[in-house]
Amino acid sequence: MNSPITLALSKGRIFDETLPLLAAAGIEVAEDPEKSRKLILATSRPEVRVVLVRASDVPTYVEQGGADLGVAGLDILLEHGSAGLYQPLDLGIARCRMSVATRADFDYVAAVQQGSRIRVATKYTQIARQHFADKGVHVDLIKLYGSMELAPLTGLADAIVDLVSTGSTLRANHLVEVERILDVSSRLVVNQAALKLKRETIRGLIDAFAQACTKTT
Ligand code: PRT
Ligand code: MG
Repeated sequence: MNSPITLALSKGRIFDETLPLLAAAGIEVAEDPEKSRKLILATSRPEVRVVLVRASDVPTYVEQGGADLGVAGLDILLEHGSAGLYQPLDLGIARCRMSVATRADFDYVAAVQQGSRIRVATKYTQIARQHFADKGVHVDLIKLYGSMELAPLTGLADAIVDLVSTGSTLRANHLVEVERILDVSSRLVVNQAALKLKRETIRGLIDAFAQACTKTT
């Protein structure tokens, strides 16, 4: 019997977009997380199980060995720091971009050129700090945990840094994307010790995922 393997996924787009990659590795997940309250899901391969965790908890689970592998967005990995994780593959799933957005009546370019201090609300303070430091722009960062779009509308901030995919959330709130910071997709992350101890099983999974994502992307 192969070594048991635990894969950490978050519910929603990452789970949904990882399913076809698992299928390519011959793994069917036994239950639909939207219909069940279970946090540990069995699969069609007895040695492989899936644990459902919050997207921002995936790096912690994998780093600390609560899971052997996981799938996490580049946004999450940059915010969390990923020095302790082996990252063999960009899966090309859950694609979006990290951008700066403002109200249409805020002149971001002029504010940057004039060297004004810009108030920026975001959940992604590490990425935002790095981005504005690289540009030499002075910012006051305001940490939020949700609904960043509200901040410029209420006068809490001049700008936000958030993920954008279709742009419809920004449009619905009369915000405009003024700068693209980075392209985001999800990565496979692997626990360093598990890679050594369960090398064959994990290598098999990495290879199957790699083949599947070159077919679909
Ligand atoms: O939702 P929860 O607070 O539990 O956690 P989470 O938001 O971290 O998880 P989830 O499942 O929403 O996102 C998981 C990963 O998907 C993120 O870490 C990203 O790498 C990736 N991803 C891809 C996105 C989006 N696209 C995306 N559009 N994550 C979030 N969004 C949000 C965005 O924050 C904004 O509120 O969707 C809204 C914008 O979408 P559009 O289509 O209107 O532009
Ligand atoms: Mg979300």
